[in-house]
Amino acid sequence: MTSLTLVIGNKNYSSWSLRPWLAMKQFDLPFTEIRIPLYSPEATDQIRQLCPQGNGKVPILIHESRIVWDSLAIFEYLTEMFPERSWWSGTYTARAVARSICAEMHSGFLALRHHLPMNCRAHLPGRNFGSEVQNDIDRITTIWRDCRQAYGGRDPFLFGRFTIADAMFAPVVLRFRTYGIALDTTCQAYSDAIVALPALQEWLQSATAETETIPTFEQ
Ligand SMILES: N[C@@H](CCC(=O)N[C@@H](CS)C(=O)NCC(=O)O)C(=O)O
Repeated sequence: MTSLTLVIGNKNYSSWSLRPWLAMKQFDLPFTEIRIPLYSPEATDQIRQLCPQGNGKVPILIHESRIVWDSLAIFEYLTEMFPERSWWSGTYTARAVARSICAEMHSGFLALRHHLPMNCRAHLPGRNFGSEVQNDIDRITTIWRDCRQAYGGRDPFLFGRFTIADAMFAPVVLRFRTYGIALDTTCQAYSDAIVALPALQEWLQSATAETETIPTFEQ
């Protein structure tokens, strides 16, 4: 057994933290969790102490003497270190698409991230947002429909069973839920499957129990 530590932010707000946390839970990889409430006076120092060479952000993975920051790098590292887990699924073609949509999620959807921040415990339907956010929503729901149709099969996730791609999109599922974004049947069923995951429920319970609020994400 190896010793893994995952450093995360507030569960209510930290969308990037949720991604590796959910995948590690789903793939049954035990880890110690260090939660740092973000934007608190001590947060930056605490993060820098744990990962001096990083960018001062979470998530951070610590494994033996190695430190990995940035969610995509963490996934790269986990797949290399624990290849016996089925992090990806399907054919080379399916995995090429899965990697592409993960990269797209990682580098894109800035309008959605900015205007609809993750806030798990809130319910804020009816928010006004512009065409850039709507374009992001349309692109994401197209990705979900295409993947479900081409690779979903009988299982409920983007590539059949749960993979890294679902972990990458889980925060979007929660954003759509918070802001009451209307979804078609396929996308709603996919969202419901993500929310029903026991690990996601565990995350939501902890998020609801948190007492810190970050005003920028509450406006
Ligand atoms: N691209 C990075 C993004 C990391 C990121 O922006 N993390 C946020 C929390 S979700 C953070 O640490 N914010 C604290 C800060 O900027 O001071 C990743 O994938 O890990």
